[in-house]
Amino acid sequence: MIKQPIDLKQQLSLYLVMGSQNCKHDPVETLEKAIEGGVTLFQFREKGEGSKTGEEKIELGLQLKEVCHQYDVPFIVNDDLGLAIELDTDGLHIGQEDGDMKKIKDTLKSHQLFGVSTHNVEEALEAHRIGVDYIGVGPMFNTTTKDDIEEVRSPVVIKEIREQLPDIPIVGIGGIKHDNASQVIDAGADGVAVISDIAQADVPMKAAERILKDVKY
Ligand code: 3NM
Repeated sequence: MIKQPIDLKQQLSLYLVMGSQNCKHDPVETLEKAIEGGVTLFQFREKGEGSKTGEEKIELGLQLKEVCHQYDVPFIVNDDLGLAIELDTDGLHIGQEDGDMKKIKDTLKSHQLFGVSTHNVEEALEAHRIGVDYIGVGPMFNTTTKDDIEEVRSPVVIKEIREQLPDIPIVGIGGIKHDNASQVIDAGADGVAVISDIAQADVPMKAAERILKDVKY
């Protein structure tokens, strides 16, 4: 377990989301280099074609958690409450379809962060009512990484949510790259969540550094 950050908003600045299926290079090495490039939070999202399951998934999760903790970066797991408990992760992130938000929140330990994907003001308000620690908002731009995305509504949706919820920690996701990350921050997000621009990069450390320049506030 690592101590929770004093400022979660700052911790959301550059949120790397990935599983082995997203990586151009070895995932453990990719994560380590990306953290050296400035990644501030990590989500293990082992999902979709080519992803690991069962013992292999657990083994990879353990290795990635260890890298995160070497650098004091929180290790969040996507979708898998059982794994979040088993690996005693620093948090869990779920989508709208991943179960009863309130029940899941009550099952997590007090040190575990709870994040939920939202796509509009209504979902954001509901997540806030439940008491989530942060919300993801997407998709900001077109992406080929996830098949079942909602309508692309651009960073405008973050602006709408921010007007209703001035204090909730928000991270944008979907098609975010070094040349559009600042639009997401300017709309009111505290950080950006990125898969391919880092995990598919030839040099993940440089890719992370490049995006972080746009996110610093
Ligand atoms: N969630 P990339 S979009 C995991 O809209 C995920 O909620 C989304 O990948 C949402 O950075 C997305 O490669 C994929 O575009 C993000």
